[in-house]
Amino acid sequence: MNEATMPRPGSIALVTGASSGIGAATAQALAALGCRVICAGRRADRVEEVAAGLGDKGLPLVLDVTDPASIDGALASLSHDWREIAILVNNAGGDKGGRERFDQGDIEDWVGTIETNVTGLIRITYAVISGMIERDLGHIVNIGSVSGFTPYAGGTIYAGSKYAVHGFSESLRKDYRGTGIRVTEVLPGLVRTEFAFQRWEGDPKKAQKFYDDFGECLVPEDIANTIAFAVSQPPNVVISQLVVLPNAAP
Ligand code: NDP
Ligand code: 8X3
Repeated sequence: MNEATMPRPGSIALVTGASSGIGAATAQALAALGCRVICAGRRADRVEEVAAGLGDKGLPLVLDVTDPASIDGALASLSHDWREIAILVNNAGGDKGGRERFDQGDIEDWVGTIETNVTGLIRITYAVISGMIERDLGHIVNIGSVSGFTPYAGGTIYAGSKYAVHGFSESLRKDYRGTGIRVTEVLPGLVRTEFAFQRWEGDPKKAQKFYDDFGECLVPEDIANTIAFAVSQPPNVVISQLVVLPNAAP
């Protein structure tokens, strides 16, 4: 395995969902390791702000993981010196309209969650992995969830999406085992981010209560540190899965 799979000054990372929460913290953590980080998301102002915070190590990239044309256009817009992506963090995700009994949710929300959390993740991976194969060099980090192995009422679609991420990640790791491409899945428990505010868009009090009722949650930096740890392992090691929980989690 190629030594260069570990982040080095100037290694290029692409973080999806870098405009908020875990993704924004991960962009910072990877930049602290010396990476140049492409910060991707739909909200231009937010990805620009996060990328600007990284100085010349940050590059904003507006893209929607559910839109193939947006992915292709955004990746094609990268200048030559930003194209050789060594680390891909598939973090973009959500649960709009979630935590509802299956028949009581909106079918468009359900489909949107699958298109974002599963299809979008697969599309980005497919678009980026060909360059990794050519260079025999790459690390793909997929953000799963404890919901990817613990189903719950109201979680048909979100938990289903993270089960898919779980199966995809471990199978992908096996597809490329022994090559220069490593695959890691990070499975967080509850992290205090904008996630619940997106889920209950229009009802911020409900989102706030969700986090407050849980008690001490993880913070985005906890997951970012975990990702930095996983991508910093020597070439003979692959961290296949890491479950990260708040200390007080049941
Ligand atoms: P946030 O809501 O804070 O961040 C979600 C990010 O995903 C945003 O940057 C958003 O950017 C981006 N995103 C959503 N849809 C799209 C899209 N179609 N195209 C591009 N980007 C998109 O939540 P978190 O930081 O908490 O979530 C990050 C990941 O962590 C998700 O995959 C989530 O499932 C997972 N996770 C979260 C947990 C938690 O408790 N918070 C626990 C376990 C896993 P924009 O709107 O600008 O496009
Ligand atoms: C889990 C997110 O808010 O459903 O990935 O606990 S939440």
